[in-house]
Amino acid sequence: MSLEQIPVKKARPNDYTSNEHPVWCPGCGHFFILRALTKALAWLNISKQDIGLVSGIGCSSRLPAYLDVYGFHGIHGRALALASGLKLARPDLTVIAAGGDGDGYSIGGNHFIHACRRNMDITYIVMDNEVYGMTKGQPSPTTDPEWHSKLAPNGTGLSSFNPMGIALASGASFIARGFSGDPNGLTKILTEAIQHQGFSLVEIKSPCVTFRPEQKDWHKSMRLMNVTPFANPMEAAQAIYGSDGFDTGIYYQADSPVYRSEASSKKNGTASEQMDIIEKALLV
Ligand SMILES: Cc1ncc(C[n+]2csc(CCOP(=O)(O)OP(=O)(O)O)c2C)c(N)n1
Ligand code: SF4
Ligand SMILES: [Mg+2]
Repeated sequence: MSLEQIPVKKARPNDYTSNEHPVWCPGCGHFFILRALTKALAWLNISKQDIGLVSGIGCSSRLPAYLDVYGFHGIHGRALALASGLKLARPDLTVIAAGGDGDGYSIGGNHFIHACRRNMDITYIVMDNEVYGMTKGQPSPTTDPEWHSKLAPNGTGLSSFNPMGIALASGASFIARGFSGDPNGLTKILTEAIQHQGFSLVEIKSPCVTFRPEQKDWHKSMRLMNVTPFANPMEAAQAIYGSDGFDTGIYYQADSPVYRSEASSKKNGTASEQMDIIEKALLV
């Protein structure tokens, strides 16, 4: 039998799960995102040793522990800094960053803008429950202004951050909204996002059943996979700003220049030469 004739083993979603049992609250939306991600990786049949999954801190950022791929549970708000360094040093890997709305849009907000601007080939999964879940329910940048909580008894009065609008304005080349309650649609979006060359934001509505129990009703309002993907940023901006936040699908996908470091073309340099190149690249 020649090498070409040996059948390639097709991966299954469970091949990517670790033996750790998630400590998320029963019913938390994050469970379904974990499942959709393993389905997307299996669909793409990516070797486990070719994946790097990094995160920050939060309930959502526990994700790397639950997958049997190379993972790094980093520090709060720094998932994209870690992912950028990893992609510069190992451009051959499929690099995925994951975290929550607090991690990515609040403490990590500046990294978010500049990661979009660099348009490196990274998939960024934001598990957005419009609250800081892990620290027991403080408002986050995507919390609606009227939401009453112990920390903000009359609401924050601040209009919510528009992550997809910011991503578009900052240079991301793939922008989508998914819903944890739509595993099939979400798997499709994640599959497309991972395949896309450039920075992909996948903003996923994921109910926090403990601190935002009213989000259990999100499934009644979500309009699944009804968005047309645009390649023109003006049309995508109209779709993003015209949505009430309940439309899912891929809003924007463009063939924009992807930032790659010189390190990718100088694989034989010494470790210290590689580090110099990477440090220079991260000053951009
Ligand atoms: C520097 C720093 N500041 C604050 C915290 C406390 N902290 C841990 S998780 C978190 C918010 C997590 O919220 P989010 O990213 O939305 O994730 P979720 O738990 O909702 O999934 C905060 C403020 C921290 N760990 N480190
Ligand atoms: S606190 Fe909220 S986000 Fe955290 S595990 Fe529980 S339901 Fe999920
Ligand atoms: Mg959150």
